Amino acid sequence: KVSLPRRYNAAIDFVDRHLVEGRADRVAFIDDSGPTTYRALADRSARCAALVRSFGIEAEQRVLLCLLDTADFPALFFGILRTGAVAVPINTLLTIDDYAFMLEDSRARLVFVSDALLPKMEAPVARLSSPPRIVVVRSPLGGPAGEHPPLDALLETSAPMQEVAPTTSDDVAFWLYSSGSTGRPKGAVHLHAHLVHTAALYGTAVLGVRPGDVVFSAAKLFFAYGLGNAMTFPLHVGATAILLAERPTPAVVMRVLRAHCPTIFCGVPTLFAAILADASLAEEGGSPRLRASISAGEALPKHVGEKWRARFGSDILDGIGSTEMLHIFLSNRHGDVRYGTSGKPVPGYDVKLVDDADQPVATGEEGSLWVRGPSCCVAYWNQRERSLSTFHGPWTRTGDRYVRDADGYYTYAGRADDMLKVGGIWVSPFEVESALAAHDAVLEAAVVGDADADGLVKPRAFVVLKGGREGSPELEAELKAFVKGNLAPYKYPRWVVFLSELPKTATGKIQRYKLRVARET
Ligand code: 3SK
Repeated sequence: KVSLPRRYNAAIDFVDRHLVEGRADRVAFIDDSGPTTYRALADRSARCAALVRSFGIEAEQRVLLCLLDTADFPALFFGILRTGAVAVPINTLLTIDDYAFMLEDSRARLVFVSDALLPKMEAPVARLSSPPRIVVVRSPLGGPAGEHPPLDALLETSAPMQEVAPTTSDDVAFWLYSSGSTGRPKGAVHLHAHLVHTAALYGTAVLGVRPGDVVFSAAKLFFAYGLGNAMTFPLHVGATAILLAERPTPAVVMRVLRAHCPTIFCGVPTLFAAILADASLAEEGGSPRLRASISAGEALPKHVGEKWRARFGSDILDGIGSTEMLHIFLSNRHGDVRYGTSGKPVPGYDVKLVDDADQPVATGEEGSLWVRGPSCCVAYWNQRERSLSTFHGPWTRTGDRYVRDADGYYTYAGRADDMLKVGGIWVSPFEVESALAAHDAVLEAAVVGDADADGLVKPRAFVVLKGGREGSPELEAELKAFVKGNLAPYKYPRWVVFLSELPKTATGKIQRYKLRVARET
């Protein structure tokens, strides 16, 4: 654990410290508009702080960030922390209803939103009786600012805030929303100290990010995974991160690897598999300077890691983390990669595997994974019951099932609940089922995870139609499009199976285990 002074503000540690230590002219970020030095980052984030204050935002009040990845993300994030207020970065792929919930739950009085995302934010804001102010942040994807002030114009007249809020390392700094199997997302409440714990324990000590590194994370900054990869880990050591506003398709990622030659690449299994499977990219080299890649979000299939190493000449360090723990706590290491496993505990974190009576299981036996470490969130905001069932003293129940072998490596064995990780992002089967049930043709639906050709989990829906209607390929396509249109698009079922009834217990509970083994019938 890193020892911190009681008086501590993460904005000083991650941004201003570099000016004092002589790194002002180094490049902190390269986004679609070009490089931002550490000096420019410090200046812009101090201006953002003054701007936040000018809106009357006080310490501990929440400020929502619905932002594409540009250098304005870190400037705003650390600007907010500098004032003692709380930054709440949110997933840019969600729906108007999701945003309505987050606006109400966080009670944010100020929202910074990228131009391209403004229409999705304006609608839920308009529903509120006391709507927050909106500031529009320019992005390469573009979009009208409407009647809202643009960030660039406001910053021109905003003098940098010189002072820093007198926060402690235990003050709340930011929240990150995480999805649950049922109910609304949970705001995991994180402290100023948590950022530096993950940067030191995983970013520096395990991943080995160092000053000359150029890091590219396909996972965006609003994810806990991307926030560490592309913001706090490079900033902790004075390195450089590449930020990309657009969607990281395989072709886009290969273009970035070629153009910017990163030394570290951070992806998720679906993306690694898609790059390897894309015949049109088969002749493309990656970055000649790449010395490691990392993967998290879901277990990396063994063959994907092996093929990547054979093609690009360096390993993928697979690991597992969580929004609650902020970053990776179990990981493979440089020179000690065992593909098909999540590696061993990151020093500074303890893990244990327990049975249904919360007693430790023997080596080789499957158990529920619990973790403890210094970056664990303090609670879920406003959700006492869900906090009580997840956090037990210093321990957090991850909901993942694992097996530890005699050599100490941990292998993923599934979930204790029904949640699915799809492309590294949580998907609740219940949410997809409700979306399907809202279609006129659907009587009821059940959704489980199924493996695609690479062994990666995707939602499979089993649907009973109303009034004896017949399933058809056209209806299957219509149902997929319907879910895509009503939920975040990555949640749609990749396969739809039509059944005359769902398997149920005598008490009417869906027997998901029967569906998990079922295929097209
Ligand atoms: O899903 C993961 O494995 C993960 C890793 C790092 C940070 C956050 C998450 C959810």
